[in-house]
Amino acid sequence: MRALRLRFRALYLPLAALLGAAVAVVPKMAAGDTPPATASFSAVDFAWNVTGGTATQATIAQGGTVTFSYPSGASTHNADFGSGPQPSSCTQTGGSITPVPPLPTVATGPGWSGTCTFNTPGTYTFHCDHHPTTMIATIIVQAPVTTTSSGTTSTGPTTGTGTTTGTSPTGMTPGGNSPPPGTPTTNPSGSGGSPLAGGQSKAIIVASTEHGTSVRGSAILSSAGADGRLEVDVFASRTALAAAAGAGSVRVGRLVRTSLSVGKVRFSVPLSASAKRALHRHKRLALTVKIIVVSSHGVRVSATRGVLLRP
Ligand SMILES: [Cu+2]
Repeated sequence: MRALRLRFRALYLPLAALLGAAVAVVPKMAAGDTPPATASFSAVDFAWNVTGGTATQATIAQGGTVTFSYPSGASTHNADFGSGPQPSSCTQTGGSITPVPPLPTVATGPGWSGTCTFNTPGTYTFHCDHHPTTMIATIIVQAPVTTTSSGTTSTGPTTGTGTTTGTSPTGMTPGGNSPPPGTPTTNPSGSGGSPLAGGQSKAIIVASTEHGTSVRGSAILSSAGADGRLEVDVFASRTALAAAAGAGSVRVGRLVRTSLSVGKVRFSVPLSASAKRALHRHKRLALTVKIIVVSSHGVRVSATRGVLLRP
């Protein structure tokens, strides 16, 4: 069984890796280009933007840092990485210091700032706890692009010798470090294929109108998604629920499945009692569905869909 799975991986990984790149919309980067080591996001009322613009995605190099802040406004915001991949570490540098992440611990009024470090390549999605459906942004952490298949890391044209000094000269001759024939080349992101079979627009299916008191859909998993995790969160606005006063939205359903198998995974998320009451009262309920699929290697793909539910 294990041998079979390995063979599957070997067959499909290159394809999955390609598709993964399409899903994550990784900016095209030629070999040798290195993304910046830092990025900065600012909370505005009501979005998470790359500071100085309206972009909601930034790419940094592995080991880089991202600064988060809420300089001014009239609401409360924070940066929460939810159940997905977490930064390696975070430090709050402004405002009244709280345990982080989330940064700050809870959505907080203007004046706070902080920094997180990302040592693991991948796609990191974060949101504001107060505005989980509108304030969502993404950080892509890229591994260095290396061009060698041997144990010696050389990122550019290097002469066979002299890349390191003071070490034994054995094995430094070109080819001397080559792995034995047949040894698979280990790419740092080689296990980083998308857990979805194809782009999320096709691999994640949620009808825009549904009937009943559950939100249903499906996700088609690639071989990289085997043993992965699926999370579906359903949100409704406070207004639609006629719940306690206040802006933002409330989670009205949640489903988590682990140990996924390759192929189509169906899900059905029942609504909370308050959402069911609102649905029956208004004969309709507008919902936001956030679907997150994480491979066993930590590669995460998320999608947000709107669903109009009728009883
Ligand atoms: Cu917010």
